[in-house]
Order: sequence, then C-alpha cells, then structure tokens
Amino acid sequence: MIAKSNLDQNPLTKNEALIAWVDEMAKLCKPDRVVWCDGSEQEKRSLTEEAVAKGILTPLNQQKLPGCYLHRSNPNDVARVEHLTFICTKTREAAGPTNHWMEPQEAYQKLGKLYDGSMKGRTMYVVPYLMGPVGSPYSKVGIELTDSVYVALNMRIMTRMGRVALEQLGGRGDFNRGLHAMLDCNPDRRFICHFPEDNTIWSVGSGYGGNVLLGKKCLALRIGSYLGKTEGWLAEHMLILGVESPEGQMSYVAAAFPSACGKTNFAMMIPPKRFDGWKIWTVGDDIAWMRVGPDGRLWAVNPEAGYFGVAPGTNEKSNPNAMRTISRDTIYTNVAVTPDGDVWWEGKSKEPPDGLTDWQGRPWKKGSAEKAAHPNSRFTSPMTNNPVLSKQADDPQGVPISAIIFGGRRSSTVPLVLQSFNWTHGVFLGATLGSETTAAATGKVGVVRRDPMAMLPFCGYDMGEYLGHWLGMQSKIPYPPKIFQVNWFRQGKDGKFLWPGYGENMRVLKWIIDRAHGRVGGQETLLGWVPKAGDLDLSGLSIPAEAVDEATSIDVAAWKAEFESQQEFFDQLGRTLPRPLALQRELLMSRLG
Ligand code: OXD
Ligand code: MN
Repeated sequence: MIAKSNLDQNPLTKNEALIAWVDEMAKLCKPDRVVWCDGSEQEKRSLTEEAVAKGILTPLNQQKLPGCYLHRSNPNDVARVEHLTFICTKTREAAGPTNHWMEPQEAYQKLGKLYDGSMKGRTMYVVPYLMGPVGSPYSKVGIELTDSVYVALNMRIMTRMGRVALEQLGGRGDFNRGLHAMLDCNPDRRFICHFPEDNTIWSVGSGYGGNVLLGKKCLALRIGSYLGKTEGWLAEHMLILGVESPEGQMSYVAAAFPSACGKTNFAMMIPPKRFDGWKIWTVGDDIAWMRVGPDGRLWAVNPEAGYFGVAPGTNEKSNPNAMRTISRDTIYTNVAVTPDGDVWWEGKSKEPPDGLTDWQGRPWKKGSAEKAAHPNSRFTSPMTNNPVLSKQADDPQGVPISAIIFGGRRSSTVPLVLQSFNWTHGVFLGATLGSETTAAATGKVGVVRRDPMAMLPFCGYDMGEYLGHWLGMQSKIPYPPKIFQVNWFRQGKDGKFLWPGYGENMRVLKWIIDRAHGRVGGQETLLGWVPKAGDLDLSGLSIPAEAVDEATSIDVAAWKAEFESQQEFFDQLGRTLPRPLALQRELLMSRLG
C-alpha cells in the first residue's frame, strides 16, 4: 500500500497518464489520503483490520468460517439500480431504446458536482485491476478509484488486483477510468454512468456490488460489449464450463441465463450417479469474453477471478461446490447470522436456526413474515476456493467453445432443449430469450420479460446493433459453436416442475455436447432439432417418462402466442433490429401455418 501518488515517489508505476489522471480525480474529490493498492497479503490484512475497526466488516466465527466477514449495507442500497444506470454516448441513438441515456457533458457536470470534495476526511483507494488471465491478449486493465474499503476488498477477490494489473498495463494509457464515491448513499444522488466512447465509468451514491465493483457489470459487460463491437469480439453475460468425459475428453460450453435461473449452480454442477466418471469444471459463473482463435474456433476467457453469488437458495443440494467455496475467505453481504457467528439465509437449511440476527442487525423470530437474509444477499469468494475450478481458468488463451446455450425460466412453451438450425436461428433464440418474473422480485409473478442474450441490463450500446454484431460474427468464425436453447423450468398442468434440474441437467448437457461433436441423433421439428426418443440418457432418473415427453413437447398454439409476443419486443427495438431476425421470426411462424 503506497500513500503517495507522486510520480517520483510511486514505486508501483511510472505510468504518467495514470498518475496524472489519479491526481486530477484526487483534486476533484479531495480525499485526505490517496492509497495505491498493490494486491499483497499484507495489504489485505491491513485493509481488513481497517474495515473491522470502522464497523464496515464484522468477523464471523473464525473456526467455522476462517477468513470470513459480514457486511451490512445501507438498507436502501441492496441491488443494481437499472433506472439510475446510464449509457452516456454522444447520441441517444448510440445507447439505443433499451438503455437510459444521458448526454456525456451533462453527466460529467452533474456527477462532477457530486464528486467535488466528496472524499474530504476520507481515503481514496487506487485499485488497479486486470479483467482476464495474466498475460492474455484478451485481458483489459481498469483502475477504480473508490472511497470504500469494502469495494477495495471485494475488488481484490473479484479481479486480479494490484501490481499484476499495473505490470500488464505498463506505460499504456488505454486503461478503463473508474471513479466511485459513496457520498451519503442517498438514492436521490445515486448514478451509475458509463462513457463507452471514453472508456470511463463514474458511479456515485451506492455501495452495492453490481453498481460499484466496476470490473463486473460496468466494465466486463457494458463497456466490454462496446469494446467487443468495435474490436470484433463478444463480451457476454455467460458462464463457461468444461465437461470431461470418463475418457478424459474435454468440451467447453458458454451459457447465458437471466437472473434467478440457477446460473452459478449450473456452472458448478455435480453430475448424477448415472454419470459416474463425468466431471464438470467451472471456468466462470457469470461473464465470458470470446474471440476467434488462430484455429478458427471461438475461444473464451472468464474476465473475473471470483464469484459474487446470490446466497438464498444455495445449499448442500442445490450447489455443494458453492458451499465449499464460500466456507473461507468470503465476504458476506446482508445475510443473517446465528448466535455463534455462522451465516444463514432462506433455503440454506429447511429450518432456520434459533436466535438469528437478520440482515439489518435486528433479532429475527421464526415464522416472521420478513426474510432473515435479504433476498439479494451475496457472497464474494475467490474462484480458487472452488473445488471444481477448471485448470484452464488462468489460461491466457482461454478455452474453445463447442456450444452456446441460452436458457430462461419458462413455465410453458419452451421445450427442455432445442438445437438451432443454423447461426442466424441460434442468434434469434438468444435475441428472443425470455424469463418469467419470480416471487423474489417485486411486480407481477409469471410475466415473461424479454432479455436478449440475458444482456438487457448490460448491453452498453444499441440492442439492435448488438444483435447485428452477433449475426456478423458468423463470417468471422470459421468453426462456430452450435447454439442451443434450454428450459429447466417447464411445469405440468399440476404446476409441478416436469424436469428435476440441478445435477440431472447433465443429461441434457451430454446431448448438447454430443450434438456439438456430431455424435448423436436428433429429430428435426418445425422449431429446431430436439433429441429423438432414446437420445437423452434417462436411466436411473426417478421421474415418469411422460413428464420428460411433456417437458420436451412442442405446443403449436402456445408457440403462435410466443411469436406474437416476440414481435412486441422486436417492435420496441425499432429500426436497428437486424432484418434477418425479423425474417427468421416470420419464417418460423409461417412454418407453423
Ligand atoms: C449478477 C446479476 O449479479 O446478473 O450477476 O445481477
Ligand atoms: Mn450476472
């Protein structure tokens, strides 16, 4: 940790552009101290001590949860704020109809006033971070200036932070410029502004992960998608996992799911008994950066180094590997705690333990109508804790992707699995991805929200152009991955899920991998390829064959309604919706007759 930003005295970097920018921002925010983070263990200890002394972190039971701490956020600051998230491009059109837009000069002025003197009496931490593996041509450097020690400690888990990032940057000036100030955490003075044309992010008035851990949604997705478009690659809201066969053959898939669809669980899945000898390896649980490799295949890296996962619902059944991962060196935010300093959340165990303290620090009684843990309570854990972390997670070249999967939460219509006819149809499946709202969120339950490629809140430019970029990638990838759609959430007439999900999803994944390698049959339907009877390995599965038939069936009437509803969304995208996608919809619809 270095407490000077002076060029001559800064042993961490000689990068003049960086030092000049840090000085300029420090002049604006006027902190008492500027501390450059080097990413060392010693620094982690002292930042943690400081956070504990200030009451920002509370140590948990160090016998049960070594190296774990609890953070309670301001109760008004518990989630991403899409309505306060802006894309600040020169023209409104560049941000497109699905983003909130602010004119860049207006945004700089408005937020500049809020930053002015905001760090008086406080410390500005200079957090250099690397998104992507060390030495990878795919990786990008960001610098986050923040007055939150919680942010600095979380960034240390979520990214490759400190010296390593400055070394990768060298003397170049092309780093992402991120500035974050807590202010008084007032939603009226909360803005998350992205300036893709300046590679800059300004965030004020929040301490919540998605708004302030600037490497994640802000850089890796919003700015990343813009860089991907201009530089010819893809920044996607996708997990990356490796499937290893008993013979040791590895295949990798990337999969996009909107929130509340079990993405982290899928990324760390344990195959069922029937698949003894098969292994799933996690490369990433949230974000994929994908480029065409020299061999003509699509290669992916996970730009992150940790998991910022939703705690509620995580348990020994839904995700045993996550339970191991979060058992040490983890920062918990807004979970409940037991009298002996253990953590708890809804769904961790059937019965809540006695004597809980809720996420706001209040005593919590069993049977209370209020949740003990906030529904969006989180864990931040290093990926190196994951027992099934892929050996390739640090590979500068990334991993070759054989299949891309789009999945949503749909109680009807969308079958368990479907393979696209071709790239355009695959992009169409991604573009029309929808997911039903759940009881966990406010608003009406069961309404389909369209979320193209699960990127609606994260695309840093016009959505129609983004879809056009996806279509255009076809001619750049000589050996493209095959594209699939999945739905683990279809329900029978009795409202019960037809498919057991969790580890059993391995059966579907196996068909996907086999299809991607041209090793298994399929049946062509009007809407895409599906497994023929007998293609899906169902042995040892304790659900009736009829349920599987129903989960995989195609209901023509429901699909007609689906195509109508897709049109409503396409209308919202406006004139930049690529024509091939509009025609694809018409083709599928007219096939149905
Ligand atoms: C996340 C999200 O936190 O998608 O990953 O909201
Ligand atoms: Mn996400």
